[in-house]
This record gives sequence, C-alpha cells and structure tokens, in this order.
Amino acid sequence: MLLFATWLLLLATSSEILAQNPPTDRSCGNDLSNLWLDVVVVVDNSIGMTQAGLTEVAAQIVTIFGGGTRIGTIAYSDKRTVRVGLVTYNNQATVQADLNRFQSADDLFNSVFQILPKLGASDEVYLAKGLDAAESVLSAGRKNATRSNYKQLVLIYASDYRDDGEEDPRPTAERMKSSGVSIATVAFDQTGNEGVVKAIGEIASPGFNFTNEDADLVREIQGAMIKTNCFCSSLWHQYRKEFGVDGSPKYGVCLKPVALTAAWAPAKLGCQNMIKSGYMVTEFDKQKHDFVFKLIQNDTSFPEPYVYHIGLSYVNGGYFWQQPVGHALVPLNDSLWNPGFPQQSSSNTAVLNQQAIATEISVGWQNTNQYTVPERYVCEVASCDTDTYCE
Ligand SMILES: *[C@@H]1O[C@H](CO)[C@@H](O)[C@H](O)[C@H]1NC(C)=O
Ligand SMILES: *[C@@H]1O[C@H](CO)[C@@H](O)[C@H](O)[C@H]1NC(C)=O
Ligand SMILES: *[C@@H]1O[C@H](CO)[C@@H](O)[C@H](O)[C@H]1NC(C)=O
Ligand SMILES: CC(=O)N[C@H]1CO[C@H](CO)[C@@H](O)[C@@H]1O
Repeated sequence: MLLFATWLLLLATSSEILAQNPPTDRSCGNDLSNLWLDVVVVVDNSIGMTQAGLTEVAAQIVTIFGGGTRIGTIAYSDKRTVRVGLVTYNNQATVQADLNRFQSADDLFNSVFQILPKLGASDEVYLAKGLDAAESVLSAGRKNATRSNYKQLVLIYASDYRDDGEEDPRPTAERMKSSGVSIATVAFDQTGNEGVVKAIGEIASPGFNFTNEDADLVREIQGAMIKTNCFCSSLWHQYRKEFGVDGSPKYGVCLKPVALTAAWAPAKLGCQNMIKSGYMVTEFDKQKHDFVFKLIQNDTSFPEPYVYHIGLSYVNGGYFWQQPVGHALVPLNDSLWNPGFPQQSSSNTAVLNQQAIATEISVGWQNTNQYTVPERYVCEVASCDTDTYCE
C-alpha cells in the first residue's frame, strides 16, 4: 500500500514536471563568443557627428565586440570567427580597414580608438557613399568564395540622410538586402530631427533600425548580430512566429518539405540522411502546425488534398516526437488529431497530417501504417547559428 502510494506520488510529480514544461521549438543560438559573421561598420565622421560623438561610437563598437567574440581568422582553430571591416564617410567614403585587417579583439579596439575620433573635414554627408564602400569591402572579402557560408552584416552609424539623385542610398541598400546582407542602422540624432531618424531607419533590415537614444543599444546591436547569424542552409525554410513575415521572430529551426513520397519509416530515415542531425518535423504546438501547413500550401509540389507525414509515432505506450539521432524522443503534449483519431491499432503507429474537412482548408493528425502508406513529408534540423557552424 505504501509502495503504491509512493508510486502514485512519483507518477504525479513526473507528470507535473512534464506538464509544466511543454516542449518548445529551439531558439537561435545566442553565444556571442561563438559568433561567425562578416561585419562592416560604416561610420559617419562628418562635422555634425562631433568628436565626442565619434568617441562614443568607438567605445560602443569596442563594447559590441567585447563579449568574447573571436575577431579575425588567423589565431583560431574554431571556424566561428568574426571579421570586422571599417568604413568612414562624409562627402566621400574611406575604407579604413578591409575584412582581413583586424586579427584580434585588442587589435580592433586599439585601431578603432585611433581611427574613429578624427573628424572628417566636411559637413556634407552622403550615406550612399558609405554604403557603396561597405558593399565593395564585403565583395573584396568574398574573393575566391572566401567565407561564402558566412552571413554578412553592415552596421551604419549615421547623423544625417539625403537621397537626391546619385546620392540615394536606397538602391544599394535594396540590392544588398536582396542578396542576403543584413543592414542595421543607428541614427545618431544630435538635433532631434525625426524625419532624418526615420529615413535612416528605412534602409535597415526589419527590426534592425536603432537610434543612439535607445536605452539598450549595445544589446540591440548584439541581438541583430545573433539574429543575422541564425539562418538555414539553402533549400531549407526558417521557422518563424509568422509565416512569410520577414521581420517576424526566428526560431533556431529549419524546415524542408519533401515532395517525393515514402512510407513513414523510410521517410524518417530520409530526414536523418538528408542532413546531419536531421529528423522528421515536430509540431509541438498549433503555431508550428499552422506554419508547416502554410509552408506546404505555398509549395506547388504538394497537391490537394494535403497529406504529409510528420515526426510523430506511437512508441512503448505513448506518442512521441522525433529528435536528432542519439537524442531522447519528446512526449506528445498538444494534440491536433482529426475527429475520430488516434484509432486504436497495433499496426497504425505512424502519424500524418491529413486534410479532412472539405469545407475548410486545414489539416489534422491521423495515425497510419508505418510501412505501407507512401506520402510526402517534412524534415527538420537545427539552424546554423552560434551553436552550430555550417560549412
Ligand atoms: C584567388 O585565387 C587566385 C587563383 O587561385 C589567387 O591567385 C589569388 O591570390 C586568390 N585571391 C585571394 C584574395 O585569395
Ligand atoms: C523602426 O521601424 C519600425 C517599423 O517601421 C518603427 O515602428 C519604429 O519606430 C522604428 N524605430 C526607430 C528607432 O526608428
Ligand atoms: C512561396 O513560394 C514562392 C514560390 O516558390 C517563393 O518565392 C516564396 O518565397 C514562398 N514564400 C515563403 C514565405 O516562403
Ligand atoms: C495534452 C497535454 O498534455 N497538454 C498539456 C501541455 O502542456 C500544458 C502546459 O503545461 C498543459 O497545460 C497541457 O495540459
């Protein structure tokens, strides 16, 4: 009796622990010491920035990269390193440092404090000039496909903005963003001109428009670096909070619909073999379920009615989610079964999404045979980020 009571207590406690911690999708790796990126810092050094302003910027740059980030490429065996280039601009741009110049954090810190606090001679300032120079620094740093697997970020400190004629920074900004470069802006607002602040922010990638008045600017910029460093290999789609919204928060999870049909068990192996640490997709909650379905609906190789295998199956008395090989399966929490499912069956132990209701385009789970029902499927893998270096 006592034994039974203890057992009940144990059972209650362990299910409580599970209930308190419903499984969630992984966040992007956020370890600044393992950042791997190419960054060009572009600093307005026109008279309007003032020497005090430039010294603040220098101190800030040093702080941003001061979180143990490996600067340069030569001194490290770990490939997770950051190259930093430096451009200043006023009525013309000067490349102060290409991406290969700084080879340690000390080197970067000392040089930044030497280079930056020297004001330019002009009070005219053309962001377009600075941006063009940053673009050429990035492309010079990519010669011979050097670090072509690294993301690129341009960090701009700007006190003023104009976009007349050839001095319009927007075409360069658009071209860079559409080729995968992220742009973060810090509007250095000395005069309280909101129009200028807004215009500078408009060339930034979504959510990367900052001002020097932000209370936590260093952390914001570090956050922009962490987010830029969190991405999916080509042909994989990053899971975000909202489908198709560029600035929507990213998860550290990549998804790939596979249009070639297979039964559940071979599909599971297919995901494991497609990419290192790959596995069949999890749908821990409705948000993920809906995201995956939108991804499928946007994929013309998936016909209606929509049916696709997911990484859920019945193992040892319960339903569990797939995980990378070598990791424990994750017990099911939220349920999104179609009416009448799961059906009791010793052979139908695999789960697929099935479009069931004709009047409404949606899918729900149904259990099916692991070996005999060929369908399309969706694979999942952790994103490339500070935790995971991707060749
Ligand atoms: C690129 O490769 C060419 C030919 O292999 C070599 O001559 C050149 O030095 C390389 N350039 C850089 C920047 O590494
Ligand atoms: C950044 O852009 C968003 C969206 O356009 C805007 O709501 C926000 O005020 C901007 N922030 C700054 C600091 O300009
Ligand atoms: C939807 O599919 C189109 C065509 O393949 C693609 O260009 C677009 O990026 C997709 N949308 C999203 C949000 O993935
Ligand atoms: C089906 C199920 O177990 N749902 C649980 C998932 O986790 C939340 C949060 O702990 C619980 O409230 C649900 O009951």
